[in-house]
Amino acid sequence: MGYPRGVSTFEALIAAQDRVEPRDEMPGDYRATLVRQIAQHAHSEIIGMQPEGDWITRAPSLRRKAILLAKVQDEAGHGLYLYAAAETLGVDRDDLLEALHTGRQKYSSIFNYPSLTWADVAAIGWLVDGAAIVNQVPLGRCSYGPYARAMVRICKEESFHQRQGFESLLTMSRGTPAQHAMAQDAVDRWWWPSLMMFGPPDAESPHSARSTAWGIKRFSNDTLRQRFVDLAVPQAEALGLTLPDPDLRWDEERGSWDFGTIDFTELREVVSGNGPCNEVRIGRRVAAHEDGAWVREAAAAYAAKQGTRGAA
Ligand code: FAQ
Repeated sequence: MGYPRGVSTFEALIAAQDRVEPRDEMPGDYRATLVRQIAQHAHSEIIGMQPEGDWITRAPSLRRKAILLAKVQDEAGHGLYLYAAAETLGVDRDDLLEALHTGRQKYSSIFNYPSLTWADVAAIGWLVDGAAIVNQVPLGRCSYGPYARAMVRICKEESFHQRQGFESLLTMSRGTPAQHAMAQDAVDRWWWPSLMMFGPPDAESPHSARSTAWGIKRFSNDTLRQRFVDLAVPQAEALGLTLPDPDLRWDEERGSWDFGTIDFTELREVVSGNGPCNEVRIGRRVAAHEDGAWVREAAAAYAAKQGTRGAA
């Protein structure tokens, strides 16, 4: 392929910022890192359907209900798309689901927080999808082809999700005093957990150095977190809402917003299973999986029948 002799194809692909594809040789650790990250991302999309899903029956109008149904369905699609990307690395979807259900693989901390009011749905769109996009747009250029391509599609849909969240929040913010207060309360509760989505600080991130060297991560956790804050502050102002951080200050020299100290103990607690909704989220996921057993059995029986016919 024109790569220098003595250098493995994998190293040459990474050095040239080319894409690694499923059939290319790759180090075992690179494969394992991608499986870990892609599976965690897929699980996040699937568990992430729950906080918003809780509001589908209670959406305040037919229009809002249709929008929310479509958004939650998109999240299901993203999850399935990402499981398919993980499968190109040689893992089995059943094993990934088993790892989610038994807690061996993680999902994003953010989905362990409750959605208490209708305004939470809007705050999730604005802040959670907003943070996800900032984190994931650079992953559209990550070195593993199937994941990069998945990210491009997913971010396009999430941009739409983010805008609908902003629009819904703006409507509430400009509504009655009670609606405005509800919007403000949701932003107050989702702001800090959204900043935690970007992961531990750079100095405490065990995977960053290697993932960056392999072209999986393009920017560090802290760099992306700062980018998100810089985007969110003027948007909050446009919404007529405040962010719950008295230390937010424009830093002329850095050309960025300074922000307060994040409580990373909370992130560690939530990730290790002690968040407000961890048990509920996993419990419902496992129950849904068990309830769906008959569908999987029927699909397998149908496939087997088709296979027999095909062979005859
Ligand atoms: N929650 O060394 P790092 C969405 C773990 S989708 C839980 O920095 P890395 C769509 C990390 O896994 C949101 N665990 O790790 C939506 C590692 O644990 P391990 C999901 C976290 O991988 C919107 C350990 O801490 N998006 O929102 C978290 O280099 C609305 C050390 O961390 C993605 O997954 C956390 N927040 O960087 C759906 C994007 N942060 O495996 C519904 C892809 C860190 O050693 C509604 N993922 N950990 O046991 C990534 O970009 C990266 O994996 C990071 C972490 C940046 C999350």
